[in-house]
Amino acid sequence: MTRLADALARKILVLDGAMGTMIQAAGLGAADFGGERYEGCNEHLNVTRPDVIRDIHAAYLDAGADVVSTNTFGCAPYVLAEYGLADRAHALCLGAARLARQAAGERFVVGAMGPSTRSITVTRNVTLDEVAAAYEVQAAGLLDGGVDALLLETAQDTLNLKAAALGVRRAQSAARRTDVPLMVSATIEPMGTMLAGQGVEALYVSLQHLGLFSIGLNCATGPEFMTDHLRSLAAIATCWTSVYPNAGLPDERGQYGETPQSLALKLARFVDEHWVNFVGGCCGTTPEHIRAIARLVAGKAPRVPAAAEPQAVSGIEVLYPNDDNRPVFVGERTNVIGSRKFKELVVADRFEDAAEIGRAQVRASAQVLDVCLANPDRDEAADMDRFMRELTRRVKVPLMIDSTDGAVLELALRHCQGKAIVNSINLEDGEERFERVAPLLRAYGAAVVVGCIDENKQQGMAVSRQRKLAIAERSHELLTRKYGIPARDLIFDPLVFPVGTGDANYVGSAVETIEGLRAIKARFPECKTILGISNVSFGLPPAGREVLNGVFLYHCTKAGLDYAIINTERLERYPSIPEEERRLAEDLLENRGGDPVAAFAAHFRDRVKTVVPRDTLPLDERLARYIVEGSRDGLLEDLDAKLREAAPLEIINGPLMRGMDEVGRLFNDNQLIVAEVLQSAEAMKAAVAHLEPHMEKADSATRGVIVLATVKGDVHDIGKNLVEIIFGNNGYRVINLGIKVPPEDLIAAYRTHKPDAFGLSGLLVKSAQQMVVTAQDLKAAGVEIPLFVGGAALTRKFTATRIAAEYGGLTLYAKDAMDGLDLANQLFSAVTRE
Ligand code: B1M
Repeated sequence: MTRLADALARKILVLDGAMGTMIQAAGLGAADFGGERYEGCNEHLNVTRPDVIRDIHAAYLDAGADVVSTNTFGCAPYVLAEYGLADRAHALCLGAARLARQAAGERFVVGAMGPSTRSITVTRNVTLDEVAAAYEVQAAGLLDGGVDALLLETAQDTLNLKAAALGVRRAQSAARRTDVPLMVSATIEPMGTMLAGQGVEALYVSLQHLGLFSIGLNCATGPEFMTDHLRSLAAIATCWTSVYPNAGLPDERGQYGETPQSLALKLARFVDEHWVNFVGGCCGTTPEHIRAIARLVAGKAPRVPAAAEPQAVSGIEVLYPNDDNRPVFVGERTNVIGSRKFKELVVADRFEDAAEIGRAQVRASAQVLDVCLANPDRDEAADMDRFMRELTRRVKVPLMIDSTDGAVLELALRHCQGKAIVNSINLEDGEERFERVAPLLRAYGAAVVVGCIDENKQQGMAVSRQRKLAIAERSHELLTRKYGIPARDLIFDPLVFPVGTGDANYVGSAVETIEGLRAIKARFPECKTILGISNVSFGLPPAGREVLNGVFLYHCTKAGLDYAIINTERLERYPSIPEEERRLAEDLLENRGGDPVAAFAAHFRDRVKTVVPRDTLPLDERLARYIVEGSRDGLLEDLDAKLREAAPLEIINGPLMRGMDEVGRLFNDNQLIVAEVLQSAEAMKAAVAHLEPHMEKADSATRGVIVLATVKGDVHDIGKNLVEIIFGNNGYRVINLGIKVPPEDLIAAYRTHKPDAFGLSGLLVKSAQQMVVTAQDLKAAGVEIPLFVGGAALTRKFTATRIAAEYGGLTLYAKDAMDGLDLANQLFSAVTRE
């Protein structure tokens, strides 16, 4: 363990405070900076007025800082170039590190490197190589000056961080100082993400490959707005965490509002909840702030890092594939081999339109996009470069880079802020591809698809379950032990073969794939699996393909499939497949009967879809069926018919909700996929929108103002929107904050709208937990208005024992929207408020 790690295991370490504002306060003139030309270049003071910088370090150390950071925030050569000092970057870093070292004695020095003035993703005015080179120079100077750790701080763009880390690693190798830890501190803007779009979880996952020493937050807002982000980081990070906020948000005159005492008071929660290992101050903080922080943390127990790395991938957003959300759908249309339309757009150089295909797939619920530009008639690398430039502006989901060419893979990875997936490597040519791709995974951070193929010339692609498992075992051993790839980043592809082409080699292969998958999952529970589903039906009539794909997917999902490469728009809903067709598909997959291929093909060659005509069903059943099938064809006419015999709310709570419950049941049983549930949700929304004008509206004065929100991490909004309508029709003014609402947005809404109550909605089990956290944050912000909570995963008991226990005001569980309204009416009498 390094000396620094040893200290962190024992106590919370105090970082120093602001450098820039302290320099400002020193009242320096042009001469101090070395002449007018350099005025404002704080880093130049390291050589022109080292005494000033040393005094600032000394003041912080005297106040109780355990760690001081070097005066090198703006030492990237292209930043120093503004003063004509580009070639002095190394010297200024070296001087700064020596100064801090002299001042710190036995205490610690971190070499600070700011974000620079350029961003690869946001302003696009710098390249990855330029950033890497700039940080290599800075890190080299800081290492030569003897720092204990290197810190990339105030980060706003994860791609800059990845590039900077490449430079830092080069400098460390050159100086033979790979033992010096790397720390990262990001800046989350008031909108809840870094400037380039990632939130803290995506950031952490995107940097997992760096084996960071610490990760944390600084600058931007004051401490309050950091609460939720810091809590999330503290929960997932296996490394140490840090926080050093500004002394509040600067006002219009640039003044910071937090006094030493008020800042320490706000940081107290972070310390008491064990979210931090380093605490300090950023802009506007002074030695007095640090003195108060040192007093605050004295004797307090440090945070214990998380036990296990999260298993996740990321784009701008993070994705945790797990048992609740598998299989994750990988869109296959941004692939020149899989989509003719995409290929044609690329050939026509219409890259913006080609990238729109990616966006459309995400709208159609793809959670990852497979990207393949391998057209033998074109320059794959150039196409990949142009396409990635457009795609990364348009989608937030993780990307799967599909190429056999290592150079193309690297080029694509250089566009990814997030942790992408490389598709794929295998042992077809022995370890050659492992050797080529593993360094890319380590340099840029990515998970990898490992195909069950080896160098065996006769039977390279594994067909039997035994060979699939044997190749997976060999690949796992090599990749984790020899090539240093963590097991959590391996995604095994047991391979899918067409069962309907008559090729004798693949007869019965679907069952082998399903069983091979099951065996790999059992052997390597820490790894994931993936299949290209549509391959199974290659060569069959189109209508039959959709059915076979649907049935095969269902069985693979039951066997534990994690990722499915598929066109979600071309998939037959499993529950809607007639019994007879399911049987034909299963016969073919399992190779049952005399000639299952012929029977299947004959049925679908001239198939007329047999659907029970809706109008033969009773009206209520028809209404429920629209929801189950996600269809709107005839829905509005039938709703009008039903309106003649029932009130709108009875229709919603009756047949429509029965349909939704059935959707939930089928979904739970893997018979429906997310894309299909989404269509059901759209049908439900259309029905509610149609019924809304027919609902009775109470002609009352405003009873109160309610702020409604679906909690952070949850996208379900049908119930919440229904609550909005019902409350709105009954005398309440409703402010609907939407979905995935973090606690700080609720607190901000409380201050802006001064509501009488909050209504929180959440349907996932984790949302119930999120409500507890939200209640804690509301309480910490001094909010005490009544809090209504509702949603499928909640119970009255959980509300009373877990949520109410954490909240400062009245907490009420609403079973449904009408129950919520009754409770609200009991609380608020009809007084005019406006
Ligand atoms: Co999801 N989903 N879903 N889903 N989904 C459930 C909730 C689930 C139970 C399905 C299942 O497995 N059987 C399950 C949760 C399991 C769990 O957590 N243990 C689940 C899952 C797993 C998921 C995903 C993880 C799936 C995946 O990605 N593979 C994913 C999660 C995404 C996320 O949130 N991060 C996901 C996604 C989706 C869709 C996007 C596809 C879609 C939502 C679309 C949308 O809302 N715009 C969807 C749907 C539709 C459902 C089901 C089928 C239906 C939900 C619904 O709309 N119910 C649902 C299963 C089910 O509940 N049967 C399911 C109707 C609605 C009117 O009821 O919201 O409960 P409800 O609201 C009621 C009351 O609760 C109350 O009044 C409302 C009206 O009477 N109420 C309040 C609610 N909030 C209130 C606030 C108040 C007062 C009353 O304040 C005053």
